[in-house]
Amino acid sequence: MAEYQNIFTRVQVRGPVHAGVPLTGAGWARLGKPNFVHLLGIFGDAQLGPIYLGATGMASLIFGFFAFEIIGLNMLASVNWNPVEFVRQLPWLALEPPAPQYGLHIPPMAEGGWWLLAGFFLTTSILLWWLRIFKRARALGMGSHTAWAFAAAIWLYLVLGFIRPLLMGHWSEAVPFGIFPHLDWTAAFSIRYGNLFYNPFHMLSIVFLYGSTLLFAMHAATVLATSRFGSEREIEQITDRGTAFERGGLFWRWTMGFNATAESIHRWAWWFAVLCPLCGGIGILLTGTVVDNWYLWGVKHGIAPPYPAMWGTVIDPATTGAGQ
Ligand code: 07D
Ligand code: 07D
Repeated sequence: MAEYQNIFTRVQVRGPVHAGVPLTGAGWARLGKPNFVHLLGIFGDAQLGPIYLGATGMASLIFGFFAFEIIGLNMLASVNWNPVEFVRQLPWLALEPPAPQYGLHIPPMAEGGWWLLAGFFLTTSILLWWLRIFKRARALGMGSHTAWAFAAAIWLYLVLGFIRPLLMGHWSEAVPFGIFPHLDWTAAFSIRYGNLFYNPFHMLSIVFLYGSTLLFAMHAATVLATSRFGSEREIEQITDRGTAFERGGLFWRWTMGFNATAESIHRWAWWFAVLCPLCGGIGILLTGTVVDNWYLWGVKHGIAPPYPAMWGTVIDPATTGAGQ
């Protein structure tokens, strides 16, 4: 079946236009007249709209727009309001957090005040989007699994830009807004704290990151490989014998002795995805607060080799006051 051999599908999912189940409780109306788009049907369901924006969705978009505007206008100001340079240099432009001397105080707008304001708007926007997801799931009688999975990512985001800077007493510890500048921050953070590779929670986070891609590949491949037997109708197949899903399970039992079930594979996937930023957030929270140098921590705990004795005792450069 050629249509299952690339990431697209030739099957157009096109029922009669369907607005969804009736809305219960007082809320907003769904917006947009639904119609069919052939191109969308190649990637997923061909029906576009309607969308439920609601009060939280609307507020989230407005706060997100403010954050985006503040970041964009500050970047534009940094190239003297020159639109050509803005486009040319965009990936390198940044809105940086305040300098260390401001601690947790409110700095002048041009020296980190805009960063603080943009961060506040972005965080509000993200939290409102979380609420929207939670409320939409509840309105549909679903579990809140998507909301809690998103919360795991928000946890890492809050640790990076809010909780850890609070504990360290400096907004300057937080991440700048910017495409390459946030990578420079990531690299500098690792070096400043003695190589993040020796942070066991960075290790765990990587386990779940790599594990997620492996599980995703195994699950997706199994479902696609059995779709000719109807595996995409997995709900009907969870308990039935002789189905595509049972074949998928048998395939894994015969290849590796153990198989997940149609239900449990999604629990595996959910936990791997969630544990990646969850462990990551713990790792970042411990850095600079509990552990100042992960390499030296690794030496102490026998996971990193010490430098040869010819260099004398290795001390953490951060404790010498050098570069202050
Ligand atoms: C594919 C879903 C769609 C999402 C996309 C991202 C923006 C930013 C910029 C307003 C998988 C939308 C991007 C809204 C617009 C401005 C200034 C998700 C998909 C397409 N990073 N990071 C990227 C963010 C951190 C790191 C890319 C955000 C930490 C490394 C993109 C956050 C550290 C690399 C981006 C965040 C870190 C990236 C692609 C928040 C440690 C890359 C992301 C809110 C975790 C890669 C140039 C992607 C790259 C990359 C966004 C945080 C490390 C710009 C929004 C501080 C090493 N990051 N990142 O596809 O190409 O995610 O960078 O915390 O190599 Mg990052
Ligand atoms: C960023 C969660 C927040 C995102 C949210 C989304 C919007 C966009 C708009 C849709 C990603 C908000 C969305 C605003 C809306 C539109 C259009 C999740 C985020 C809420 N590392 N490293 C990790 C590896 C090194 C460093 C995690 C590998 C070096 C730092 C991950 C390697 C140094 C941090 C990981 C490697 C270093 C990390 C991130 C290899 C740099 C972190 C997990 C092979 C020289 C972060 C504990 C994640 C962390 C992190 C992988 C190397 C630094 C597993 C594979 C040694 C500072 N690294 N890393 O889910 O948690 O991110 O660390 O070398 O902070 Mg690392």
